[in-house]
Amino acid sequence: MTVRIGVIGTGMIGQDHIRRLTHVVTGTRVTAVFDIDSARAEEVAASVGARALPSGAEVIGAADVDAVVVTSWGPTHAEHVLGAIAAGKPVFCEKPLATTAEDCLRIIEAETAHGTRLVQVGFMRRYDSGYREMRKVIESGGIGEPLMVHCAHRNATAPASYTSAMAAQDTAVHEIDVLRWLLDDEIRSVQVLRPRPTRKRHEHLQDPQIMLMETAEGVRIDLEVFVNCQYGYDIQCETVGEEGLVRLPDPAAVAVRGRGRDSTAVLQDWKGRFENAFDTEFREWAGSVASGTEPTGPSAWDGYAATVITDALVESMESGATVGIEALEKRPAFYGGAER
Ligand code: NAD
Ligand code: ISE
Repeated sequence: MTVRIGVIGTGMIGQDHIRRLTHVVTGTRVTAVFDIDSARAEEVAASVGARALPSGAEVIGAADVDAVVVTSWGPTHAEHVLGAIAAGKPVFCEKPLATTAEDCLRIIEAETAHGTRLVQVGFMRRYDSGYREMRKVIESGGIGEPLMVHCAHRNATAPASYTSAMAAQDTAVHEIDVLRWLLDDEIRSVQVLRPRPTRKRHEHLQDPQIMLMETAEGVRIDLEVFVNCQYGYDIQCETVGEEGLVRLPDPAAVAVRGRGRDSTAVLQDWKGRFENAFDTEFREWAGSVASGTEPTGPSAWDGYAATVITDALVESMESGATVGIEALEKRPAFYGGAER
């Protein structure tokens, strides 16, 4: 069976996912797209033999759309995800699930009322082979109980439109999701430190930032977010346990010797770094749609948790205070928690 997919948002990552669904994943076909930039939507649709429709609602409602991918601008995600749930169609939504915790809760309510999971959020790091290996080691007790995690998330440069809040909402959000999953633990408090700012930033931006977090089990996490580090895209993660440590591998790169140096290249952006993770994420999601089973990837609850934690990080970045997080204590049974 071919899964027919409607895509809402044909910008940078929308086009990349359309390419993936057309040329990389087997058994999927993009049949309809929408973007408020209609010229872009028409051009992208024509390139894959799909139709450009006049609204997101029409993509969701189309008879030749079995499942929906939302890759539009973050503040529009909630509307399209709620539309897909109302239509009873599986929906893959790029991060963030929604830009406010209230909108995430509306999605959770709608999905719970529907009765089965329809929503998957695009936290692709859970599909990266390095993180998957790390999780296996931790789960199997290979380093004893985890005690501390040291992380860094560095981008070469950030545009003028990138704000200090986006360091949490757009960038650290990936660590927040992957660490909750890696440790199978919940983040209970956060604090943001503001080191000396780099002169390479746009004036309005606090960069770098150090994000300190503590989990319910008492694991201490330190995360450096540095989005103008100049030298490339660099993701580091090391979990230290009672009996050892496990470290995320750097992507494979050939060693070059020449001009008196022994060197390896550093990747320049997230697309190359997580390409395999994106491919696996879509293969597994499309597989669940094709078999009519619930998605197994990040849920609407995970999307809500990420938004609650990034809100707390932004509050702390502005005030300097430690911010406690209580909203996540009662995970509904629908999402694998103890109580409803
Ligand atoms: P982009 O600006 O390139 O594209 C966004 C598109 O959404 C634009 O074409 C815009 O016209 C369209 N749009 C805006 N409002 C719309 C609406 N109401 N309905 C339909 N389309 C609308 O941005 P992008 O980089 O492609 O990011 C899109 C989303 O993907 C964001 O939520 C972003 O956080 C996420 N993203 C995720 C990753 C990742 O690593 N998983 C990486 C980059 C972006
Ligand atoms: C971007 O939106 C992403 O999701 C990337 O993975 C991240 O590294 C970058 O900082 C974000 O701006």
